[in-house]
Amino acid sequence: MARRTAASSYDERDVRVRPGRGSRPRSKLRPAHADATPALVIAVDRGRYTCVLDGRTVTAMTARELGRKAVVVGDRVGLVGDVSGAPGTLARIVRVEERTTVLRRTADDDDPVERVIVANADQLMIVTAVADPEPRPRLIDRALVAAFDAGIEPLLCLTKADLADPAALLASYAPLQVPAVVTRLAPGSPIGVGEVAEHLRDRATVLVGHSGVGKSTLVNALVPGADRATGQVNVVTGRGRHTSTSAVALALPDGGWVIDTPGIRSFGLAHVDPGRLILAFPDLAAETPACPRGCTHADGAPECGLDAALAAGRVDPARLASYRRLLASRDLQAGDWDA
Ligand SMILES: Nc1nc2c(ncn2[C@@H]2O[C@H](COP(=O)(O)OP(=O)(O)O)[C@@H](O)[C@H]2O)c(=O)[nH]1
Ligand SMILES: [Mg+2]
Ligand SMILES: [Zn+2]
Repeated sequence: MARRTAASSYDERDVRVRPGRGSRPRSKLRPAHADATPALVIAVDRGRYTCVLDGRTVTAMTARELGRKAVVVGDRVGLVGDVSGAPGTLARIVRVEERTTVLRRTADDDDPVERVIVANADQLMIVTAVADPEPRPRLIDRALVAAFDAGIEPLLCLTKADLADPAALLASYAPLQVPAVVTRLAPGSPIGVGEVAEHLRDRATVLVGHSGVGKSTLVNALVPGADRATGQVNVVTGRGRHTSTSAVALALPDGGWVIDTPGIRSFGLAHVDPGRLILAFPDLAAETPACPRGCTHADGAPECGLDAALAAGRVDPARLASYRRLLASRDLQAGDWDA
């Protein structure tokens, strides 16, 4: 992770890379714990971590040597102590494995508080209803940027297809070539659940979306016994109630995890580097070596190679326009799924 805070400066990796940093002796920072049992964190609640290993659930707390490093849902950890999972037992997390991806609640680099809420996700499912509530393309765009920037593959899920035709919304995202599925989970004849399950199989997928779009209904259809509360819409404001802000990972019957995240209500994108975002668009990135140094590739950027490629017919105009729309969404007001 790029950001270093006081809280994370006792991270073991720092010690390895920068010997001499900090005053604590190495032996205390790097205890043996060769016997630590690998486990996956699936829920966090008030300093108690629910972990799974060998199909059983173990409750753990963090060991002192982790310092104030946050442990989040999706983290791969090492446990010591009582890992039986028997009622009343408490194991200790002594190690957090390096994360492949991080998803942050916001991404303000000068924010001193650890905002990572999900680690190691490989897919972000952006759930949007075609109606009730109305789609919010700006928030979809921002979620896409967050996913591309984090190296997490996006998946669009358009729900409530019984209420309106999803065609226009699908068409507006087609140039980005983001996979999309359409669902209809109104009582009667559900459609789309099998297709969503295929996309989620054997992957760790984070769900985001506005309250009321049908996330919990979908999770209940995907995970037998999940029993997520649905339909909690506040009749006065039209907003969903937020009873919980912590993420929880639920095991999918065909393998993989779906991570419900009431905590993600917006994405801070101030940190997003256009030079990195374009890597998610290899066909466009191939046209940028000729760009002036520091080119933003934005609409109107002087001598941008993408404009030359457009003029020469080497890039699809709709795709370039969509990419630039995403790029511009970085600069829009952060917004909120529930604003
Ligand atoms: N018409 C229709 N209603 C749906 C569909 N899926 C969910 N709903 C309803 O939408 C409301 C909000 O769903 P919920 O799963 O709680 O949304 P969440 O806030 O995103 O978790 C509930 O009343 C659901 O019954 C759908 O496909 N069609
Ligand atoms: Mg819900
Ligand atoms: Zn450029």
